[in-house]
Amino acid sequence: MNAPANVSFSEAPIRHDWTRDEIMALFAMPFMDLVFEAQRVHRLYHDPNKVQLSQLISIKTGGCAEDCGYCSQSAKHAKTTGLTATKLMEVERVLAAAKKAKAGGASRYCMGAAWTSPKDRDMDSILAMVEGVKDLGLETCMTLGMLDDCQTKQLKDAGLDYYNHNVDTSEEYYKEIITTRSYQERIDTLKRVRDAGINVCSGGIVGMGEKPEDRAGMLMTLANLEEHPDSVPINMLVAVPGTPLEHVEKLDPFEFVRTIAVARIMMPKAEVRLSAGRQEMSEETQALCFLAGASSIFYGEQLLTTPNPENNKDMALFSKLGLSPA
Ligand code: SAM
Ligand code: DTB
Ligand code: SF4
Repeated sequence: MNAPANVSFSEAPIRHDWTRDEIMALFAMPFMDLVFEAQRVHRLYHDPNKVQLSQLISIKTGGCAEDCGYCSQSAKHAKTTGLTATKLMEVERVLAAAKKAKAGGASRYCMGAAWTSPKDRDMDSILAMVEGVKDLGLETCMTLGMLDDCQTKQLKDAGLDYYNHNVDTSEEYYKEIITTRSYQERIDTLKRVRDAGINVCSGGIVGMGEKPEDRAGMLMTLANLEEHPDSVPINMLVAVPGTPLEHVEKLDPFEFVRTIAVARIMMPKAEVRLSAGRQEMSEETQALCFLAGASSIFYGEQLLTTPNPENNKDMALFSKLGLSPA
């Protein structure tokens, strides 16, 4: 195999000292060698025929004060996207939707809010959602923006299993996409979540017009954290009309598969999630993502504000591939 000279493939070491050159060398491997190696690493820690199903709900949509260039929910893009902002959803509605998600086969329920950070007045409802969803026998995940110490502890005490907070891209490209909060602030929230004993879910988006070096840089940030994130969502940009990234050039699907493969090799134990963008992806590309080590998907016909494949379509694909939900 044409493995880069400086990477040992005899095992799958858990490393936190990746250099960008090493990561670029992984990306540059012949596609077949890269995917084969990713699948080998995948099989050391994961059942290759099982895929975990996480379902999303937007518990508070739109009107967000941040200016993330990809996002339909920034108040800055509201005039052009036409998205109407909502208030925080009632707890009962969230629990009713979670029940449906569980009946449909999801094992984790991910609740997302279009906030810079939660307000203290929202915390009672948020904590009741965590407790209620947990009582249904689902794993819980929340993504609410930045957290302070007190909010993090409250979420932990309520039993929150995972907190999602993405680094989104490389440190260098981040400034081109978001100006209202810094890369370091994101890393600080991740540390707070980790220190509180909540599982970390952190990944990013590709296909935002970034360079290959930025895809490598994003994975370098994630893998060089003190501990690897437990879940790593890799999103293909959903180019939402009315957002600044609406017309960005599409990323070649093979580059997306390579990103999944390199994430798998760098973070062998993590759940690597084939995340947003499946609605526009062929079945064949998705199958290559599973071969490259994706161990999880977002399931259910809606992401946050954009569509996702219907359950029966996903189950038909699973059946063709002999995959089953974890
Ligand atoms: N407001 C919170 C925050 O940003 O931390 C939580 C919700 S936010 C929508 C969660 C993540 O969804 C973002 O960090 C980004 O990685 C992803 N995301 C948002 N819009 C996307 C899009 N159009 N395409 C792909 N991923 C997207
Ligand atoms: C993540 O990495 N992707 C999810 C979840 N974490 C919150 C969100 C994807 C959003 C896609 C665009 C939308 O539906 O608004
Ligand atoms: Fe707000 Fe999150 Fe969207 Fe950024 S990604 S604009 S923080 S909802």
